[in-house]
Amino acid sequence: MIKRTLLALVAGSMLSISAQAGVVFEDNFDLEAGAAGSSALNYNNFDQWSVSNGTVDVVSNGGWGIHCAGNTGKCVDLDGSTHNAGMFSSDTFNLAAGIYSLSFDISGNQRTGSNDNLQVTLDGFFNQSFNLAYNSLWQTVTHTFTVNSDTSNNLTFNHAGGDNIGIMLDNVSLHSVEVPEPGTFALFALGLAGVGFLRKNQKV
Ligand SMILES: [Ca+2]
Ligand SMILES: [Ca+2]
Ligand SMILES: [Ca+2]
Repeated sequence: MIKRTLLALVAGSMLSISAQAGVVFEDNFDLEAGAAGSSALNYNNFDQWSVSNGTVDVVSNGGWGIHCAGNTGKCVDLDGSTHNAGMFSSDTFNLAAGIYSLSFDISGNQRTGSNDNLQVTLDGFFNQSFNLAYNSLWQTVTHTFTVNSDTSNNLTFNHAGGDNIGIMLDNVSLHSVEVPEPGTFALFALGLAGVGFLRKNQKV
């Protein structure tokens, strides 16, 4: 009976640990702007984003000679077509205390002209500016951070200027990282101790 209880405890604590990981926010923009293959200038009907103080464009891979990340789907030109780059803001999401990983793909504007400037902010956890030449290749930016107490937040991509050709954005992702919380870890340690106890007391 004790053995069965302890084994259940070990299994239970392992389940708790694997349940820690998960998607908080994710978007590849591939389903925006209608049918596959269609682009939309000054688009503001995003499923998980709002655009303010200017505009952004949705570009389908190959449109205007622009290639999205992975050379497929759709992506976002953070400087729309009104000579006023918009503030691109994600919907609000909840962050429980824990460890998270943020990642997104950006490239230069892939057309011409001077460098572009972009400020990316996840208030209190990430605030970084990027200055990219037009021919900067797609790169994945990643950042891991710790949230100490439950909060809600959102991501903003704030492109500077407005000459209608801006830094391209794709594959935004925010995941919780698979780590045991202190309480779970204690349970897990207790489970391991239980295994040790069983081994020690098992008759050979
Ligand atoms: Ca995409
Ligand atoms: Ca544009
Ligand atoms: Ca520009």
